[in-house]
Amino acid sequence: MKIAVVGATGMVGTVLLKVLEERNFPVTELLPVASEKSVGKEILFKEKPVKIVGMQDAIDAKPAIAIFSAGGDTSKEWAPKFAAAGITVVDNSSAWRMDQDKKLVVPEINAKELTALDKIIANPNCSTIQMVMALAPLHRKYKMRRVIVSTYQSVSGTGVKAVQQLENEITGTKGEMAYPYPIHKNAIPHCDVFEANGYTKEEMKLAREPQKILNDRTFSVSATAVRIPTAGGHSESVNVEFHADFELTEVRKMLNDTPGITLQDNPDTNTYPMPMYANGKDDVFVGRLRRDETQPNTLNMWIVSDNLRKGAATNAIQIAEYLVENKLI
Ligand code: 11C
Repeated sequence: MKIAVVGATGMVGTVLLKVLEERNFPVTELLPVASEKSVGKEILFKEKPVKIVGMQDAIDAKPAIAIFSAGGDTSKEWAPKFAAAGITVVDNSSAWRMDQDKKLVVPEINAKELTALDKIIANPNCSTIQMVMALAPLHRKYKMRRVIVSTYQSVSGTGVKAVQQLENEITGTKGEMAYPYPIHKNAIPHCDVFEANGYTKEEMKLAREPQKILNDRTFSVSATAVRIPTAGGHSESVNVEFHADFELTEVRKMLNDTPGITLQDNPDTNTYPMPMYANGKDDVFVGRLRRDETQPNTLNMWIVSDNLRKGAATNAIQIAEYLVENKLI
């Protein structure tokens, strides 16, 4: 299958190529697409050099599928052009996520909604994906009323410039700042831009996207998103109130039995999820499960995942795999 990766030289793009290789996605021809200044340069795919092409050349080559990870503006402009040429786009930006006519997909939860008519499919935000992965099985059984989430997000979510800022601050090197403040030895309660209601865009993604993915507007999510000086994955403290009561043993069993989730939950052995374990892995790690003793039917948990993998590249490729397996492209 001919596949284009738009934004192939970026942080997510690099992981996309790696995950395509690892999962042995049936690529007959790879079309790496990047900005004009990279066109003509080569990247390595399956140990072979492949030339970077421009947008229009990628469309003209008519791949079956294009995975976009080049920012919202590029997606807004180019995804419709790819789709008009009959190419199915899996888009990792925020451009189409809340568009009524586009599906927002975490394959383990709602891939079944996809049809051959879906030409632009949205990949949710990284911090949303890992949270809904853990909440979905519990929501089906106990029905959520309200979620309160605080995130501890890796600098890799911001991009190369932010990873470099942290490196520079650790080594004492002068360089460009991705954040308005130092991130080394700091925690910045500011991910993405502020909206008119005082929340950041990242916080509002956490509030809105789960309702669409779970196709249920009856629960609410209140979020605080914080950037911390880690590079391996995002962590989340999640407090969830259900309509029905639960048994912790049953919650553990349900999470343990959910594909894509690894339970790491044993206080006796100091076993809990951490970015240093999640880094480079495709699963969502869940632990610190405990009943909230201050009110009924309420659970506390800690969720960690590699934001560039399940939070972005892996989820997008799983969508592509579903399309291929179900002959939707
Ligand atoms: C972050 N979640 O960690 C962001 C990165 O909407 O796809 C991904 C932004 C997005 O800052």
